[in-house]
Amino acid sequence: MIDLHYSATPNGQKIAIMLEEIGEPYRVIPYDIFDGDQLTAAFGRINPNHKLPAIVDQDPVDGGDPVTVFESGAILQYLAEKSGRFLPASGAPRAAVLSWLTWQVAGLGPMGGQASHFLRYAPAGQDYAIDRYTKELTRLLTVLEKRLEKSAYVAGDDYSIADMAIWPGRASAFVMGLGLDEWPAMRRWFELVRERPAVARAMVRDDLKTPAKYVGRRQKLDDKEWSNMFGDANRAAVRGD
Ligand SMILES: N[C@@H](CCC(=O)N[C@@H](CS)C(=O)NCC(=O)O)C(=O)O
Repeated sequence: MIDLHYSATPNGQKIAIMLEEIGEPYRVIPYDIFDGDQLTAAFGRINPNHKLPAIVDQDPVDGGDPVTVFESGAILQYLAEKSGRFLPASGAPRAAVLSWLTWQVAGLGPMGGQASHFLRYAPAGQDYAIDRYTKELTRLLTVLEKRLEKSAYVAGDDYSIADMAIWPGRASAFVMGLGLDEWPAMRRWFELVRERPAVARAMVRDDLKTPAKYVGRRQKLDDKEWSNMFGDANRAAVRGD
Protein backbone atom coordinates (compact mmCIF):
# COMPACT_ATOMS: atom_id res chain seq x y z
CA MET A 1 0.00 0.00 0.00
CA ILE A 2 1.24 3.47 -0.92
CA ASP A 3 0.09 6.58 0.94
CA LEU A 4 -0.32 9.33 -1.65
CA HIS A 5 -0.16 12.77 -0.05
CA TYR A 6 -2.11 14.57 -2.71
CA SER A 7 -3.39 17.88 -3.89
CA ALA A 8 -5.35 17.88 -7.16
CA THR A 9 -2.86 19.92 -9.17
CA PRO A 10 -0.70 18.79 -12.10
CA ASN A 11 2.14 17.64 -9.82
CA GLY A 12 -0.22 15.40 -7.86
CA GLN A 13 -1.94 14.15 -11.01
CA LYS A 14 1.38 12.87 -12.38
CA ILE A 15 1.61 10.42 -9.49
CA ALA A 16 -2.06 9.43 -9.55
CA ILE A 17 -1.65 8.56 -13.24
CA MET A 18 1.45 6.45 -12.53
CA LEU A 19 -0.22 4.60 -9.65
CA GLU A 20 -3.21 3.86 -11.87
CA GLU A 21 -0.90 2.73 -14.69
CA ILE A 22 1.05 0.25 -12.56
CA GLY A 23 -1.93 -0.95 -10.54
CA GLU A 24 -0.14 -0.40 -7.23
CA PRO A 25 -2.66 -0.21 -4.35
CA TYR A 26 -2.76 3.28 -2.87
CA ARG A 27 -4.81 5.47 -0.61
CA VAL A 28 -5.23 9.18 -1.16
CA ILE A 29 -4.50 11.56 1.71
CA PRO A 30 -5.99 14.84 0.48
CA TYR A 31 -4.48 18.27 1.16
CA ASP A 32 -6.20 21.59 0.59
CA ILE A 33 -3.23 23.84 -0.18
CA PHE A 34 -5.31 27.03 0.02
CA ASP A 35 -6.30 26.04 3.57
CA GLY A 36 -2.62 25.39 4.42
CA ASP A 37 -2.85 21.63 5.03
CA GLN A 38 0.70 21.32 3.62
CA LEU A 39 2.17 23.60 6.29
CA THR A 40 1.87 21.31 9.33
CA ALA A 41 4.88 19.97 11.21
CA ALA A 42 3.59 16.44 10.57
CA PHE A 43 3.71 16.93 6.81
CA GLY A 44 7.12 18.62 7.15
CA ARG A 45 8.45 15.28 8.43
CA ILE A 46 7.32 13.71 5.15
CA ASN A 47 8.41 16.55 2.87
CA PRO A 48 10.66 19.19 4.48
CA ASN A 49 9.81 21.41 1.50
CA HIS A 50 6.09 21.33 2.46
CA LYS A 51 4.88 20.76 -1.11
CA LEU A 52 2.65 18.12 -2.66
CA PRO A 53 2.91 15.40 -3.80
CA ALA A 54 4.76 12.97 -1.57
CA ILE A 55 4.40 9.24 -1.05
CA VAL A 56 5.08 6.82 1.77
CA ASP A 57 5.55 3.28 0.49
CA GLN A 58 4.44 1.01 3.33
CA ASP A 59 5.58 -2.07 1.45
CA PRO A 60 8.99 -1.45 -0.14
CA VAL A 61 10.53 -4.17 -2.29
CA ASP A 62 13.32 -4.89 0.20
CA GLY A 63 10.73 -5.52 2.92
CA GLY A 64 12.30 -2.87 5.18
CA ASP A 65 10.87 0.23 6.84
CA PRO A 66 8.40 2.43 4.94
CA VAL A 67 10.08 4.60 2.28
CA THR A 68 9.20 8.29 1.95
CA VAL A 69 9.70 10.06 -1.38
CA PHE A 70 9.01 13.70 -2.26
CA GLU A 71 9.45 15.67 -5.52
CA SER A 72 7.26 14.42 -8.35
CA GLY A 73 10.20 13.45 -10.58
CA ALA A 74 11.79 11.35 -7.84
CA ILE A 75 8.43 9.71 -7.06
CA LEU A 76 7.86 8.79 -10.70
CA GLN A 77 11.34 7.30 -10.90
CA TYR A 78 10.87 5.39 -7.62
CA LEU A 79 7.57 3.88 -8.78
CA ALA A 80 9.01 3.05 -12.21
CA GLU A 81 11.89 1.21 -10.58
CA LYS A 82 9.59 -0.55 -8.13
CA SER A 83 7.22 -1.73 -10.86
CA GLY A 84 9.81 -2.21 -13.62
CA ARG A 85 7.58 -0.19 -15.96
CA PHE A 86 7.68 3.07 -17.92
CA LEU A 87 11.45 3.65 -17.47
CA PRO A 88 13.85 1.59 -19.58
CA ALA A 89 16.53 -0.22 -17.58
CA SER A 90 19.60 1.22 -19.28
CA GLY A 91 21.31 2.98 -22.15
CA ALA A 92 19.97 5.60 -24.52
CA PRO A 93 16.25 4.85 -23.94
CA ARG A 94 16.65 5.36 -20.18
CA ALA A 95 18.72 8.51 -20.72
CA ALA A 96 16.01 9.93 -22.99
CA VAL A 97 13.26 9.36 -20.40
CA LEU A 98 15.33 10.88 -17.59
CA SER A 99 16.30 13.86 -19.79
CA TRP A 100 12.69 14.71 -20.61
CA LEU A 101 11.54 14.01 -17.06
CA THR A 102 14.16 16.42 -15.72
CA TRP A 103 13.30 18.95 -18.43
CA GLN A 104 9.75 18.95 -17.07
CA VAL A 105 10.52 19.17 -13.36
CA ALA A 106 13.37 21.68 -13.71
CA GLY A 107 12.09 23.77 -16.64
CA LEU A 108 8.56 23.44 -17.95
CA GLY A 109 7.01 22.92 -14.49
CA PRO A 110 8.62 25.88 -12.68
CA MET A 111 8.23 28.25 -15.64
CA GLY A 112 4.60 27.20 -16.09
CA GLY A 113 4.13 27.74 -12.36
CA GLN A 114 5.47 31.28 -12.56
CA ALA A 115 3.33 32.07 -15.61
CA SER A 116 0.31 30.74 -13.72
CA HIS A 117 1.20 32.78 -10.64
CA PHE A 118 1.46 36.11 -12.45
CA LEU A 119 -1.49 35.50 -14.77
CA ARG A 120 -3.87 34.03 -12.22
CA TYR A 121 -2.92 35.09 -8.69
CA ALA A 122 -0.68 38.18 -8.54
CA PRO A 123 -2.13 41.68 -8.13
CA ALA A 124 -2.62 43.69 -11.33
CA GLY A 125 0.29 45.59 -12.89
CA GLN A 126 2.76 42.74 -13.38
CA ASP A 127 3.13 43.20 -17.11
CA TYR A 128 6.86 42.54 -17.29
CA ALA A 129 6.58 39.29 -15.32
CA ILE A 130 3.57 38.13 -17.34
CA ASP A 131 5.41 38.84 -20.58
CA ARG A 132 8.61 37.15 -19.38
CA TYR A 133 7.01 33.94 -18.12
CA THR A 134 4.39 33.47 -20.83
CA LYS A 135 7.10 33.90 -23.48
CA GLU A 136 9.38 31.41 -21.73
CA LEU A 137 6.49 28.96 -21.31
CA THR A 138 5.68 29.32 -25.00
CA ARG A 139 9.34 28.75 -25.89
CA LEU A 140 9.37 25.54 -23.84
CA LEU A 141 6.12 24.36 -25.43
CA THR A 142 7.74 24.95 -28.82
CA VAL A 143 10.57 22.63 -27.76
CA LEU A 144 7.92 20.02 -26.91
CA GLU A 145 6.02 20.55 -30.17
CA LYS A 146 9.18 20.04 -32.23
CA ARG A 147 10.03 16.91 -30.28
CA LEU A 148 6.53 15.47 -30.81
CA GLU A 149 6.71 16.18 -34.54
CA LYS A 150 9.44 13.51 -34.66
CA SER A 151 8.46 11.16 -31.89
CA ALA A 152 5.27 9.30 -30.93
CA TYR A 153 5.82 9.90 -27.24
CA VAL A 154 8.02 12.44 -25.51
CA ALA A 155 11.00 10.17 -24.94
CA GLY A 156 10.65 7.99 -28.04
CA ASP A 157 8.40 5.24 -29.35
CA ASP A 158 7.09 4.22 -25.95
CA TYR A 159 4.92 5.87 -23.34
CA SER A 160 6.95 6.62 -20.21
CA ILE A 161 7.10 8.55 -16.96
CA ALA A 162 8.24 11.55 -19.04
CA ASP A 163 4.77 11.67 -20.68
CA MET A 164 3.12 11.33 -17.27
CA ALA A 165 5.19 14.24 -15.95
CA ILE A 166 4.28 16.54 -18.83
CA TRP A 167 0.65 15.67 -19.62
CA PRO A 168 -1.17 17.07 -16.55
CA GLY A 169 0.49 20.49 -16.86
CA ARG A 170 -0.32 20.56 -20.56
CA ALA A 171 -3.94 19.81 -19.61
CA SER A 172 -4.03 22.64 -17.07
CA ALA A 173 -2.39 25.15 -19.47
CA PHE A 174 -5.86 25.58 -21.03
CA VAL A 175 -6.71 27.66 -17.96
CA MET A 176 -4.02 30.14 -19.00
CA GLY A 177 -5.46 30.39 -22.50
CA LEU A 178 -2.84 28.03 -23.94
CA GLY A 179 -4.95 25.68 -26.00
CA LEU A 180 -3.75 23.25 -28.64
CA ASP A 181 -4.84 24.99 -31.85
CA GLU A 182 -1.34 26.07 -32.78
CA TRP A 183 0.31 22.84 -31.69
CA PRO A 184 -0.79 19.95 -33.94
CA ALA A 185 1.85 17.47 -32.79
CA MET A 186 1.06 18.23 -29.16
CA ARG A 187 -2.64 17.78 -29.85
CA ARG A 188 -2.02 14.32 -31.35
CA TRP A 189 0.08 13.30 -28.33
CA PHE A 190 -2.28 14.94 -25.82
CA GLU A 191 -5.22 12.93 -27.13
CA LEU A 192 -3.21 9.72 -27.34
CA VAL A 193 -2.32 10.01 -23.65
CA ARG A 194 -5.80 11.17 -22.62
CA GLU A 195 -7.31 8.01 -24.12
CA ARG A 196 -5.32 5.75 -21.83
CA PRO A 197 -7.71 4.15 -19.31
CA ALA A 198 -5.35 4.86 -16.39
CA VAL A 199 -5.19 8.55 -17.28
CA ALA A 200 -8.97 8.75 -17.59
CA ARG A 201 -9.38 7.06 -14.19
CA ALA A 202 -6.94 9.45 -12.51
CA MET A 203 -8.79 12.47 -13.87
CA VAL A 204 -12.26 11.44 -12.71
CA ARG A 205 -11.87 9.47 -9.48
CA ASP A 206 -13.78 11.34 -6.78
CA ASP A 207 -10.81 11.64 -4.43
CA LEU A 208 -8.44 12.75 -7.23
CA LYS A 209 -10.61 15.22 -9.17
CA THR A 210 -9.55 18.87 -9.37
CA PRO A 211 -11.94 21.11 -7.40
CA ALA A 212 -13.34 24.14 -9.21
CA LYS A 213 -11.44 26.52 -6.93
CA TYR A 214 -8.08 25.40 -8.39
CA VAL A 215 -8.96 26.12 -12.01
CA GLY A 216 -10.17 29.73 -12.10
CA ARG A 217 -8.60 31.86 -14.83
CA ARG A 218 -8.23 34.76 -12.39
CA GLN A 219 -8.02 33.65 -8.76
CA LYS A 220 -8.99 35.85 -5.84
CA LEU A 221 -7.60 34.48 -2.59
CA ASP A 222 -8.62 35.80 0.81
CA ASP A 223 -5.84 36.99 3.16
CA LYS A 224 -5.46 33.65 4.91
CA GLU A 225 -5.31 31.70 1.66
CA TRP A 226 -2.73 34.15 0.26
CA SER A 227 -0.58 33.78 3.38
CA ASN A 228 -0.80 29.97 3.16
CA MET A 229 0.14 29.84 -0.51
CA PHE A 230 2.53 32.75 -1.01
CA GLY A 231 2.99 34.71 2.20
CA ASP A 232 4.10 34.60 5.83
CA ALA A 233 2.39 31.34 6.80
CA ASN A 234 4.03 29.56 3.86
CA ARG A 235 7.52 30.66 4.94
CA ALA A 236 6.88 30.17 8.67
CA ALA A 237 6.18 26.46 8.09
CA VAL A 238 9.71 25.90 6.82
CA ARG A 239 11.25 27.73 9.78
CA GLY A 240 9.08 25.63 12.12
CA ASP A 241 7.40 28.68 13.72
N1 LIG B 1 9.07 20.49 -7.56
C1 LIG B 1 7.91 20.03 -6.85
C2 LIG B 1 6.83 21.06 -6.93
C3 LIG B 1 5.71 20.78 -5.96
C4 LIG B 1 4.72 21.93 -5.84
O1 LIG B 1 5.01 23.08 -6.17
N2 LIG B 1 3.52 21.59 -5.34
C5 LIG B 1 2.48 22.57 -5.17
C6 LIG B 1 1.18 22.03 -5.73
S1 LIG B 1 1.36 21.79 -7.47
C7 LIG B 1 2.26 22.85 -3.69
O2 LIG B 1 2.37 21.96 -2.87
N3 LIG B 1 1.93 24.09 -3.36
C8 LIG B 1 1.64 24.50 -2.02
C9 LIG B 1 2.63 25.47 -1.49
O3 LIG B 1 3.47 25.99 -2.27
O4 LIG B 1 2.58 25.76 -0.31
C10 LIG B 1 7.45 18.68 -7.44
O5 LIG B 1 7.69 18.46 -8.64
O6 LIG B 1 6.89 17.85 -6.71
